[in-house]
Amino acid sequence: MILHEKIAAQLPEWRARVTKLVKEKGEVIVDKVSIGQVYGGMRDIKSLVTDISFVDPATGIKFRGMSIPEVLEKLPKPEGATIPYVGALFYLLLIGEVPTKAEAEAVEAEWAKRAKVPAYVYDVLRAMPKDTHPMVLFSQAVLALEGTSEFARRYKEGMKKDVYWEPTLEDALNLTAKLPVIAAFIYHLKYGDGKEPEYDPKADFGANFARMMGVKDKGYEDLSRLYFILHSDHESGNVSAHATHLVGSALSDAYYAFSAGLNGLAGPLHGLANQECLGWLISVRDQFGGVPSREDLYKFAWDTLNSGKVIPGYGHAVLRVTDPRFTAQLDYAKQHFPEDTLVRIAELVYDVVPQVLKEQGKAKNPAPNVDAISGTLQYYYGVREFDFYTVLFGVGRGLGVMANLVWARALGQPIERPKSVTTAMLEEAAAKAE
Ligand code: CMX
Repeated sequence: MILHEKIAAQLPEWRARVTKLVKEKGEVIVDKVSIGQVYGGMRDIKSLVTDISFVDPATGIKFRGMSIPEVLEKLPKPEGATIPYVGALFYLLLIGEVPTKAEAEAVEAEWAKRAKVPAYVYDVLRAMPKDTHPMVLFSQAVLALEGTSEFARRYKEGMKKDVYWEPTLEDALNLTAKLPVIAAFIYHLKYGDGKEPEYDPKADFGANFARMMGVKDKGYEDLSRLYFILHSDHESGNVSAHATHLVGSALSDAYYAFSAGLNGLAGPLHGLANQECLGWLISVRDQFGGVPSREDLYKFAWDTLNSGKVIPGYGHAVLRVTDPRFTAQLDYAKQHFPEDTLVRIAELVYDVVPQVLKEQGKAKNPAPNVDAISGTLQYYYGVREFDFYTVLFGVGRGLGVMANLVWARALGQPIERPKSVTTAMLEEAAAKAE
């Protein structure tokens, strides 16, 4: 299998590089840590390594050194599509090179072989109460698949540490292949007739998702590719990526690890923000009967802030500019449906809200993040069940965290065990510093 061969070929050099660095330069100090950081959610403390993606506060995410416009331009696309194969992105994340069309199609073919979801997973989901949140169903389905883990089976049999990555790659492919199928099933179970989706081996990951969702507009195939590519990875410190890595570091397999990551993604400060943002745009539309004037929107935004709420979709913990994932989605919307009312409102919000947040002077970044428009695009294509939006984020995020898990195993990354201190110890350190 192509991904296996490529990683195996790169591994000796990577292992030598990491071993040399840690053995010979392990004492070199990378960063100082302040009391504010220790008490402040470990913000900005450099303590994780990934070569798969990096978020530069001034330019945004790069996947293996490539910006989003470069990724969208250079990765191969299916015939007639405007957005690349999701399989091409997964190849890039895992191998660090732009694949040829044949290489991207080889990844898509691996997914097609592995997409069938066992019947018992559907039964588990059907047995849950009707009002169960789609993210609970998603996380549960992933966990229910744990019994199929190649890593767990091989580990039980006894396996050398230097081959841990091989069954992890198998798990990563088996799991990511099933994510769009599980997501589409959850959609039909929650909001439709509960039919089990069929993966078409002749179509790619994005097209399959669009078809399994039952969205008739062909444009949703490209939007699905775009959505999964943009949401795949955002370096390792965000909650979903870090939770997956942390749980995986105990040698819990891919299913345990990603189920944990999804539970983190379900939080309102993380993956849930996309639905809140769309809700805010809709409340603007309903209040003004369409696109408001700049003045009305300015006042509406201030009313939101004055009522003690945040403006969803704006601000970021790391970024200090407009999120390029926002720009890619806005460009897509302007290209395909520029006259849509919510798109026009989202555009106006982009014009007005950064100024409002600057005037308020609290948010370190007054610019939009990925969530400021992602729900608007789904809404346009008729996917209007807000609770489902985080599941879509989860399908994309699975690609990034699985690529990271494979490399964490390949490079023998250890169990995570940061040190905690007491408040008294920090007070003592503060007194000494004076
Ligand atoms: N509207 C109003 N106030 C905001 C704000 C916004 N969009 N963004 C930040 N602020 C406020 C914060 O609430 C904070 O106020 P307090 O000092 O009163 O607590 C202050 O500005 C400083 O915050 P910050 O350092 O700029 O931002 P954080 O790193 O603490 O938080 C984030 C980042 C994204 C949680 C925050 O900007 C926010 O709540 N945004 C709205 C929700 C959102 O869009 N979340 C999606 C994030 C993307 C993702 O991870 O999926």
